[in-house]
Amino acid sequence: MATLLPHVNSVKEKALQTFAEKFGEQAAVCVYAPGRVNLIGEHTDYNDGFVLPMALPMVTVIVGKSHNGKKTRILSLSDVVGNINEFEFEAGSRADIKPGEPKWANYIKGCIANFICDVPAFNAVIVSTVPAGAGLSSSAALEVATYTFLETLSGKKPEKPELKALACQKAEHNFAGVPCGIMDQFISTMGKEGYALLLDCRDLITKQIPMLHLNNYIFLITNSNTPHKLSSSAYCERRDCCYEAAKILGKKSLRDANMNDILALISQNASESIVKKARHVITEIQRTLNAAVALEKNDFQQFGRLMNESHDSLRDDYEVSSKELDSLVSAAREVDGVLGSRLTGAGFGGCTVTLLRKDAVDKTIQHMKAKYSGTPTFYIATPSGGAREIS
Ligand code: NG1
Ligand code: MG
Repeated sequence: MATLLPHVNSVKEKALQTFAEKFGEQAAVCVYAPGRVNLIGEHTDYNDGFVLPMALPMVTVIVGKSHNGKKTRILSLSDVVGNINEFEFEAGSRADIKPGEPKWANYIKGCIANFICDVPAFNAVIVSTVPAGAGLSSSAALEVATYTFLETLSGKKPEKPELKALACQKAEHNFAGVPCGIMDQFISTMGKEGYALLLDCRDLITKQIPMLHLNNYIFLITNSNTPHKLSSSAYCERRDCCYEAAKILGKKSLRDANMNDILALISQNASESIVKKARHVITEIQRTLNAAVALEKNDFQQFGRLMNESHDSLRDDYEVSSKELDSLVSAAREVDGVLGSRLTGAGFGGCTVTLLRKDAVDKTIQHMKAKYSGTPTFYIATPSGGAREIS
């Protein structure tokens, strides 16, 4: 059976109750932001390419209230925060905020520092159902939830939602130290119930792709429960390889490259690794565009094939899969009714996403469990809405 996710209202209730117990009053502001699953378009966002994620029913909820004191105090009930689940710091000018310990607080501090105005001191409680380190974007959910909280608290919003996503990405770069692309913060901000989001990461143009006609099909997320470590050098190494490839080709980014440029790289004696990384990005950008067209036409067979090709390219060319992810993907593909399966997120661990017939879900889960050496967790991915205030 797939794990049932608690409804956002029950997550909210837990946060409100904890807030009342901890701070001795009722919270006045209540917001959430979702995690996401990327259906296709992996390691393309920082190459100015296309991505096709959808927002998940997994959410990060923040409740709180401003006060006249000097200190902002935050309590997180997330199980990843470790021993220090509370922290406080001097509210004041946002220019004075610096990253530090505990690490999880840096996402919040980064959003406050990159907000459009200074905010008063506040108390807050955070509760999340987005698993951390799973490639489902728990970090963006925390950033976008924080930013949404600050918007509600201050009554001020940036002119366009794009600016909100960009401010959250900046928080991740400068406060969490992860040079991520723009995909996660965008989908957590702009997700729409019943739709996936095709995002052009070069000019930030978006197109909502309806997923209302999935009918007999469904996306299944499988958590390998082998966490990925992103700030680890692997992500940055891949990124540098791509920038190097673009530089050799004299292009602004690999978005501007095509398959002929692979030959150009070879003839200019680029290393095998650079050639392979570039090949993944170039083919993945095209696959993502093709997948969006397939989804619009309800051609799920084609969508599934592209998912398979994406995984194989991530495994063989981009070299970001792991034996756990490969084994989950192979097991899924063995089941009749599965159209496609791939790793999702940065790789090196985390989750896979599988497109399959609804009536094949139980037997697919059974088969994957039987074939996998670890203990996987399964979630049904329904396309959900982006961040918002909850009354
Ligand atoms: P995950 O693994 O879901 O955190 C990371 C990046 C994305 C994107 C994907 C690969 C972060 C926070 N996010 O996602 O921007 O580059 O890898 O497609 O690092
Ligand atoms: Mg992350």
